[in-house]
Amino acid sequence: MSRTALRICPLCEATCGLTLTIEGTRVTGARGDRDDVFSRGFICPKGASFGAVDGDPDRLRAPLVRRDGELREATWEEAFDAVAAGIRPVIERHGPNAVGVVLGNPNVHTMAGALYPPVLLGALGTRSVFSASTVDQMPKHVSSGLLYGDANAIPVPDLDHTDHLLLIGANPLESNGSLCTAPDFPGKLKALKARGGTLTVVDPRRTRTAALADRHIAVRPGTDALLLAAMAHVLFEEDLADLKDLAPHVEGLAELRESLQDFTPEEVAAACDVQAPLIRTLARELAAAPTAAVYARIGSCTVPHGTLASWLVDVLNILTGNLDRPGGALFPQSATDRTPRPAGPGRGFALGRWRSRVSGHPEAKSELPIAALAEEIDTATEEGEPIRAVIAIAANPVLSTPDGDRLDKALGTLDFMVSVDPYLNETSRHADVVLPPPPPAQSPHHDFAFNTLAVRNQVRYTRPAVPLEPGRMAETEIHARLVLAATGMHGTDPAAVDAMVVDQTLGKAVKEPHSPAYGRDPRELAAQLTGDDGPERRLDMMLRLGPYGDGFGARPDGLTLARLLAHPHGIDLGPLAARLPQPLRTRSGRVELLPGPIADDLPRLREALAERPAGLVLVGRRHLRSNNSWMHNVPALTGGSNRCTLHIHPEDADRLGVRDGEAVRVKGAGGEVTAPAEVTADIRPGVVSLPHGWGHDRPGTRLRHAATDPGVNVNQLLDGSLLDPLSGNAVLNGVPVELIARP
Ligand SMILES: Nc1nc2c(c(=O)[nH]1)N[C@H]1C(S)=C(S)[C@@H](COP(=O)(O)OP(=O)(O)OC[C@H]3O[C@@H](n4cnc5c(=O)[nH]c(N)nc54)[C@H](O)[C@@H]3O)O[C@H]1N2
Ligand SMILES: Nc1nc2c(c(=O)[nH]1)N[C@H]1C(S)=C(S)[C@@H](COP(=O)(O)OP(=O)(O)OC[C@H]3O[C@@H](n4cnc5c(=O)[nH]c(N)nc54)[C@H](O)[C@@H]3O)O[C@H]1N2
Ligand code: SF4
Ligand SMILES: [Mo]
Repeated sequence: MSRTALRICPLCEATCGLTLTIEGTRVTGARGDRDDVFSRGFICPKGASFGAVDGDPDRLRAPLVRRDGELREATWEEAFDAVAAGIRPVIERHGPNAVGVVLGNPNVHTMAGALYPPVLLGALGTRSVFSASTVDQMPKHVSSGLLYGDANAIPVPDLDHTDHLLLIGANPLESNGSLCTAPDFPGKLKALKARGGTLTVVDPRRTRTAALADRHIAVRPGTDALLLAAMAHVLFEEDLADLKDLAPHVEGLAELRESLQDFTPEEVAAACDVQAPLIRTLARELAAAPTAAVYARIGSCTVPHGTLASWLVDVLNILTGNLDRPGGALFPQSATDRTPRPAGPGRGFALGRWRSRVSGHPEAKSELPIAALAEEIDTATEEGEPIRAVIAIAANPVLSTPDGDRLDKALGTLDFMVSVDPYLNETSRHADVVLPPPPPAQSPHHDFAFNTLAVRNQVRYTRPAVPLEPGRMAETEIHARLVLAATGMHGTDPAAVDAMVVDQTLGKAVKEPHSPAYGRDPRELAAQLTGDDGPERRLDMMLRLGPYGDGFGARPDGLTLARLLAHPHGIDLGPLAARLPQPLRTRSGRVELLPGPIADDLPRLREALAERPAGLVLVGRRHLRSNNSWMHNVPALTGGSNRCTLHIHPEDADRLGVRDGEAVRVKGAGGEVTAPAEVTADIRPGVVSLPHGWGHDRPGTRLRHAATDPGVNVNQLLDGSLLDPLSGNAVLNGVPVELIARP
């Protein structure tokens, strides 16, 4: 007997609604949920393989605890005993900074990852916090923090309504979109063209997205900030800047104009390898379009001027009056956002409130650069203690961050390490305790993060599609117990963690005049919360206090968990709408166009005007049937074109004697790898490309399928020394490499 159940797909940022077919407790099929209010039936090959991802036989079923040097299956009680016994002494002897917390990407794809890490970090009080954000979007957070006073206020292109999309360093036909949650991104690009709109793609590779574009600009890697600065320059020079309704909310226009004086199209053309007249055309088209949005992702962030490029994206949207208007780039309003405060000056955004111990990197958003994790473990200084214990949650930095070999060694020297991870992989193999979460079908789902980045306001929640298998523990409970074990409260009922958060949140809300809970009794409000467990009660609380919430009765037709449960395909909350000035939290209460740290970084960009790469540079790429480091163990998602090959242009291949299919050695500052060459005209000359997340050949892992075709770790080519200085983001794209064809 089979049945169906709904489940929001957690495998990428598009958050498609799936209808799973379930036999017994096994997921045997997945199709798009046509009634999903947001995704309307869209599904991609990864979602269609949900059953295979969920049922991977290599997923750990029980906790592992290291005894006599070997990881062995243990009970949950033994595992949490070991966590408490491993972490507490480190904190007591060496202080909280000796515990490093490493948060990986899947935390934004689980409810547990949204609800508990903030509690863990608050309770530990460590400054040794690292996440995938600093190999990803930290530049965008920093630019938003500086422009708007809120690092999480990230404008999203209005894909469904724009007339003109300038898409930079993103390949949504493979990635399905990022910092822009849009099920069927490819369909939305086609619809844009069908309604007469234009798509311009800036990418050193001729990607599938670029192939769809009206215009593809094969920019030289790492030079987008120059290109965008020149476009902004043209808007000023040709009197095309028109802020429209934004004008009263923006300050610093004259200073911005002044600061971009040097960046003429003619000056940047050689560095970008884009002709000056074309740069002028791009600027004019952007200004002339009825509505337009500039949108940029990984290729613009993981580069030396990532923060400047991210800032310039918003600058262009602002100068053309396209920020915060339909068809442009808008701030979503999610159902679990905090109760909107009245507009007005805020506390602003501070950078560099402390620095990393070894290299003195400034913190950004309370995080240190993950590229500096290894040195924070393996290097002693007089400033303080190195990291001696690591809590890694959904993170595989040995593959996903620069110089995996050094980090691999460093992790091996720790006093204690715990991984919350379903796999025994390149990183978790170093753990003393591995706490495996259940597969996604056994977990509830709500997109706390991605709903704040979605192209349409909507809210959905799915309960576990399959009950927890015997011996399994919900990931939310794993996180709650981890908080307790790490903070000296081992043995306490994990429900206490949720109860504490509820108390604190409601206790604050009743004191905020703008809250619907203002002046009420927090215990009375807590008693109204519904839900089967702590995480559900917390979701209920957030919904009820949120912008669409029932305000605990203040708005009887508003959102509650009960109401959401009554709408299993989700609730549509309407298209993105103008919100300024409400989201602004700058000290001025306005958009601060030329923030100090940005102005101070512009001289470095000016220096880049003269830079020309001497040899080949490396960029990354993604494949639709892959996802970072953890999906190579699913046979249905590997093979075919999803391989770890080096893309190289025919001219470069000829010159260097590289032949298609033959192994080629690639050398970088951090090491050397050997991969088969794939000669293709879909990459510009002077640039080669390797995908990331491969290199599954380390001993002590349990990824049996991945090990049959391990690929190589592209991040071994990096030594971790190249960072965007403002955000601490690692430079992963546009890095110099040398090729040696096999003799
Ligand atoms: N060269 C290069 N390097 C890159 C990038 C690039 O473009 N080029 N991209 C960077 C980017 S954007 C990112 S986000 C990072 C990602 O890097 P990481 O954050 O390290 O991410 P992943 O490989 O996605 O997965 C990390 C771990 O999460 C585990 N996991 C999977 N599902 C779950 C779950 O439900 N719960 C828990 N607890 N764990 C789970 C996996 O087994 C894996 O060990 O890589 C970065 N590295
Ligand atoms: N299938 C699949 N989907 C994914 C992931 C995955 O691994 N696989 N990862 C998920 C994650 S964690 C993220 S963060 C998102 C990322 O989502 P995207 O940003 O769309 O990611 P990519 O497909 O890597 O596209 C980045 C593009 O930037 C180009 N590029 C490189 N350097 C430069 C440069 O200097 N300038 C310009 N203009 N372009 C450059 C590359 O050639 C590449 O085509 O994808 C998410 N979705
Ligand atoms: S596009 Fe992303 S969310 Fe949608 S089915 Fe594919 S992997 Fe899942
Ligand atoms: Mo990412």
